[in-house]
Amino acid sequence: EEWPVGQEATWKTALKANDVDEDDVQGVANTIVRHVTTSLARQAGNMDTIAAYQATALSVRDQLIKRWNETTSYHTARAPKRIYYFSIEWLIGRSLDNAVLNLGMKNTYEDASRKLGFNFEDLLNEERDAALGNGGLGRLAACYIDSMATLSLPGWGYGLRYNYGIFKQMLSKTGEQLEAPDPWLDRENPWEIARLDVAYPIRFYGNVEPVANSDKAVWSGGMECLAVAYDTPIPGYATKNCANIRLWSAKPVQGFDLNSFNAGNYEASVHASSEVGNITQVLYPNDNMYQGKLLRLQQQYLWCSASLQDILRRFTKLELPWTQLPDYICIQMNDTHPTIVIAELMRILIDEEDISYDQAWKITTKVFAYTNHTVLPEALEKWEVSLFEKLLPRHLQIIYRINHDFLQQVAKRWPNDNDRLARMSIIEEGTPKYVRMAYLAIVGSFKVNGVAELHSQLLQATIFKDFVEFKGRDHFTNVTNGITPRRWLLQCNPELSALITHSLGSEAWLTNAQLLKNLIPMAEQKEFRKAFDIIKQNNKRRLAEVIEQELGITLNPRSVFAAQIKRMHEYKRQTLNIFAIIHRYLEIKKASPADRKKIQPWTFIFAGKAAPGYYIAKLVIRLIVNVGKIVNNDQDVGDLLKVVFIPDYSVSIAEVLIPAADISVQISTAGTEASGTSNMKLALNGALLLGTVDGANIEIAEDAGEDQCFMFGYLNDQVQQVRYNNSYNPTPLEQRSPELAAVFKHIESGAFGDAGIYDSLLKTVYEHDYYLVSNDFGSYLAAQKLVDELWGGDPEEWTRKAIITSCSMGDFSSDRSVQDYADGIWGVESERVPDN
Ligand code: F58
Repeated sequence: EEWPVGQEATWKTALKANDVDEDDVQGVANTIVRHVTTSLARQAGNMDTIAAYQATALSVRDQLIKRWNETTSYHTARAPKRIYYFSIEWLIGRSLDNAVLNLGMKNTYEDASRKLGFNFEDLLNEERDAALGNGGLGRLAACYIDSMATLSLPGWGYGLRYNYGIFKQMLSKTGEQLEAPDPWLDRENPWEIARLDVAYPIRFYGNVEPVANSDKAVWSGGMECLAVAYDTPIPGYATKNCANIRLWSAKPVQGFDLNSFNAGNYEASVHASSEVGNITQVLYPNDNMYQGKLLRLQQQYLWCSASLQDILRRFTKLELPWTQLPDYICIQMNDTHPTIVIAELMRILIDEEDISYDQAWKITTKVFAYTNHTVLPEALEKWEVSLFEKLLPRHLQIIYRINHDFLQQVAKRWPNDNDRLARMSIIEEGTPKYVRMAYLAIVGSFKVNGVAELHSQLLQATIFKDFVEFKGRDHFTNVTNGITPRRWLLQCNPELSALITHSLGSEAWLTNAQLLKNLIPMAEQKEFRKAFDIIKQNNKRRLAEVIEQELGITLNPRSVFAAQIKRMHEYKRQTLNIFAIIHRYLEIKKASPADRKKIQPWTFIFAGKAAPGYYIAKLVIRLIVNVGKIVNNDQDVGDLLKVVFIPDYSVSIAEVLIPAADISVQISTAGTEASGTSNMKLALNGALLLGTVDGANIEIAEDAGEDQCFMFGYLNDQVQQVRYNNSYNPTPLEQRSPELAAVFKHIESGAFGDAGIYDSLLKTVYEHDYYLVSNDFGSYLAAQKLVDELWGGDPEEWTRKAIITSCSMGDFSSDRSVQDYADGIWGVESERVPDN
């Protein structure tokens, strides 16, 4: 390295002075106190836990920045191909515990904070979640960046810095979901680094003038603003490498509006446009539902344009021809939300870099890959052409040209097949017209993947069938989702992690999760089962304490803890679960005191948010809460059944909940859940799978062995037929499922609140029953019965199955997923910063 100014010796001594060894407790304490007195400007004597948390976080941040800098200079010097992961959501959760664990400094920080008079646990609980995501898709991005860092891949994430994350969920007295804003940045965010000098201009609206005799055009006027970068360093585990999530914040172009300045209109020249300020205000709270709002398209474009400008600036420093762009960068699109980036790269290459349309298209289609996360039609993004034209006129022109060339090729292969042209067109004709983003993503990418085997097959056989015929099989692939074992075992379940490390004799499983399977034989050893069981029991007690404290509900830690924790959605069928609970309740009520003694005790735990506009999903919450109120206070029931709805589900609540579950409830209608990822987290922590043959459940059951799981329900290839019958040859509910009919009668009697409040929910099942709740009800009860028998009959066997399940989850580490992407799609390799 070179020292541009001053004396090298002085620089080096100064840099050394700030170094702290990983196990230097006093050194770490020094940095914490320095942050208290300088960064926070507080007196050492006047410090509460919040300040202690903040100072500790800043001290950890120093460590991260050091590694971040080393990683950046190393990668700049090596100039490898880089991967950029574009995700409109990053559901990170808390960072402190994760960071000290990944840095290998947890003990040091625990000791240092104890010596300074604080309990490290308490500091951890001061942190607010970074909840910039809705559910699975946003959390997946967070797991993947952890794995990218851990695998030392040269990669960054790009996203948006929303001022408000996903709303805070509260429950009214009558069990209705209420939504409050989540101003997570109100307290300063110690995990981000503002890069006010990294800012790019972004244009909206305006006019397009063609340039004669060229493919070029000039886009001008309209509204301009700036996208400003904020970086969040993400440390890898057992590597010095540190990845980065760069989030953009929208800011008005300030100050020098010469026109208003000249006119003496000083106020207008400093006035910030409220339209610009709105762009990165808030995360859209929908999960698996598309909403075509102008502001959303503004978010998408600001994020994509800024990220691409940033990436291209880095590339142009290499002074290579544009044709080599695909050898140096790959952009992975997390769903279709960033698809506009395809048109943006075309625009920059053609309009600003003077490249011909054809040449630009050749380059562009080698850069992007697209991951699909759903086959649900209501979730597929399509933008009204008129709105698009208004906001991004030049991009619409480019998309029309892409579509024109594409359809010409289709017509050449299938002459006179107008149906096919209409089906495949990127522009959906009709009133109004739409831009189909998934089709643009497929045409502009070199690879498309689904997120579990069944899902990827379904994509190819259904919604993208025409495109498989046109592009060929090789254009499509599968990468089954994964979860990071650092957060979802090491961090959330320290006791089980210690047992695993002790039994394997090393921590290598944390970077090679396949090693877990070496523990499967331990399932046959009584001592190991006992140790495993005690840990589960401890985790259950820890959860029970939280629930007692927060909700005043007393749980029986000896009952089956069954967790269904995910967004509220009809296709995920929390309905099936709550209806089965009511059935169980009625059975308990019917039983004689003697028979009640034979019934196994269950605790059903629900957590999850409903989209604010999703009426039916909110009704389901209301039903769950009100069933809980009755059941939990019924003397006849006692300890045999408890129903808990934990409000405001979040990553940090998941970390307490998941290690405490005995049963993982994964009961989506076959063919609807693309993958699921809570199924993986729960299995890794030793919960047995009670699930349908859907998404990644299938692969989990394969790896754990079907003997370990309770699978039930109609299979994907039967669903269409049953659904058709439900709609067109309907039979009365009584016939489809007498048990469910009895449950509905009970609800309608007003047992859980005024008769009538749940009518519109029940109606979805009485009529159509699109998600097959009635059809799967009987087999769900039967599957629960098998759970009862095992729980009551053979607890040793239960633990054996739990151990086998947990130790079979190696394939579901996000390290495996990310390595699959790196090898099969991205073509990037590990670039590990030398250890010195
Ligand atoms: C989820 N999708 C899938 N979308 O439903 C789940 O099966 C899968 O495991 C997970 O992705 C990861 O692949 C999902 O979470 C969203 O939340 C979108 C947010 C933006 C608007 C559209 C839905």
